[in-house]
Amino acid sequence: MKCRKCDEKAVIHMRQHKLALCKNHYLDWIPKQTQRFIHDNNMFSTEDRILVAVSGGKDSLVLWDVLSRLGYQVDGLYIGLGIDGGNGYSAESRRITESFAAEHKLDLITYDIEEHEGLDIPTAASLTRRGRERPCSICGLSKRHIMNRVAIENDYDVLVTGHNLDDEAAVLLGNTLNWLTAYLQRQGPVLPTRSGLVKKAKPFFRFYERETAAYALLRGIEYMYDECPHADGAKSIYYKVLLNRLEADRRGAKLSFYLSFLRAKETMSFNSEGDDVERMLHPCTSCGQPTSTPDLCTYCRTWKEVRDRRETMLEQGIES
Ligand code: Q46
Ligand code: ZN
Ligand code: ZN
Repeated sequence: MKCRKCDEKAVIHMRQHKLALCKNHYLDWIPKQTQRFIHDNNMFSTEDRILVAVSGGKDSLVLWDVLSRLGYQVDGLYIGLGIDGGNGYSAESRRITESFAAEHKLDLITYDIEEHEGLDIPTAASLTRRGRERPCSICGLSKRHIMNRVAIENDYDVLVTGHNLDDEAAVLLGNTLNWLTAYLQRQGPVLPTRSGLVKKAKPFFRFYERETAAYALLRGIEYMYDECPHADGAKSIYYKVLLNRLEADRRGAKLSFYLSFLRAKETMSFNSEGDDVERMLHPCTSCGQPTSTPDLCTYCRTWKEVRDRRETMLEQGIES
């Protein structure tokens, strides 16, 4: 098959767009499309200071690459989770992220959780009731907290993440199956700034995962191929499998599911639960980040429980 724009051989065929492109035209198409999504959704401008959350995976590195090619002022934030010991998942994803930043002469902020909290994520999770089987709860809440805190403390205008259409459609399916109306109300490619929370944007929300993967491959970006070992069995993966089946039967189903939701949201109001939460936001008495829970935010409360439990165990001579 030939490229739609020249005589070269097409390297990717995006059936949902009825578009086949050669390597060079594809490597141009992704930034142009991204620019269009940024503009149409009022995400940010070249005046803004942008912080991109990078995990070492393809989506965040591709996003960093594309935004810097488009001329945005964009620094990276890598959060060290301490997953899988010294040579495992975190060590490798950190190496890949640091080498990408060095190669492209980009600034990277590294925030190591163990350095700040005294324990890595798996150890901390083993000390919580919910985290013994899977550390995702404390991991997710810690990442969200740190991303916002670093962005606010360093005066970034917007925090961007590499979530793609597959991620967003899977979250939407989960939120819809459970009718989580407050989450549905907040789900979207842009979350405006409010009460101490930085503006958030997802410029890749319309790209299929295979499209960002193809860009990484064609541009020679080294990325962390393996998923986090704790992702196995996650509900989001199950939802992605379901959506892939739907997509196989009906090309463009994922895109239309998500875009139809965004259109419906403009005219539909779910309920005001989200607004109520916002009205109740106040600064955490320990870290100053906005929270709706009394006194301490969920991050400070969870990590305090972890440290208290660790101390009790040490006093009793039990190793975690
Ligand atoms: S939450 Fe869970 Fe992820 Fe943290 S422990 Fe791994 S899978 S990295 S997106
Ligand atoms: Zn071409
Ligand atoms: Zn706090």
